[in-house]
Amino acid sequence: RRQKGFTIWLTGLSASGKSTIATALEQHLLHNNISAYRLDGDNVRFGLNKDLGFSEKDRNENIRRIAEVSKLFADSSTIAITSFISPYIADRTAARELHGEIPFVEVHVDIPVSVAEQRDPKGLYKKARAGEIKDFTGISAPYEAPEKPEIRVQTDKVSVEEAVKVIVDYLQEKGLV
Ligand code: GGZ
Repeated sequence: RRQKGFTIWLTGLSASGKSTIATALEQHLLHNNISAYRLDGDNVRFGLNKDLGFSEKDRNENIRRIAEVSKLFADSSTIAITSFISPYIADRTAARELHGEIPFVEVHVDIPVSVAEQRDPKGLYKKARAGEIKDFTGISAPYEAPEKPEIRVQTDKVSVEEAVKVIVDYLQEKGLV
């Protein structure tokens, strides 16, 4: 049967593991001959959204455009996997509503701020604490955790492989793949 397109929307703090999970999930789907495309900061914030920063307004617009693009991919029978902090509930709700009948699977890549701050692979939390980066999510800007995401993965407790399996199992259970 022909693959139906939909969006898998990862949300979570910086250093939560979104990109790692998105990449592993994309690989898993592609290896199974399922068309998938990952949208992340590297291919969106440096191109389409290079005019946007990290103020609340700019993040709203960042997420609005990403929602539109993910919907286009989903429309083209691809699985769009988005990997952005997307800290505001209202923006994620709008992204979901924009999708209409197209399935929208919200995945909370959940990690305590304290653990993300210990990981700090790019030294951004340290800079945020020092006031060198302002409006940093979890430190000086809000992260509004999803109340009822389709899936929650606690990345301080499960491996990347386990997180991918939880997502794939959900997709199979819902008949999406
Ligand atoms: C949060 C920031 C900030 C601020 C730069 N706050 O860990 P990273 O580096 O690679 O991922 C983060 C990325 C967040 O961009 P998003 O487009 O996902 O954010 S949002 O959905 O809120 O629009 C981080 C880096 O950009 N970064 N400044 N102030 N993260």
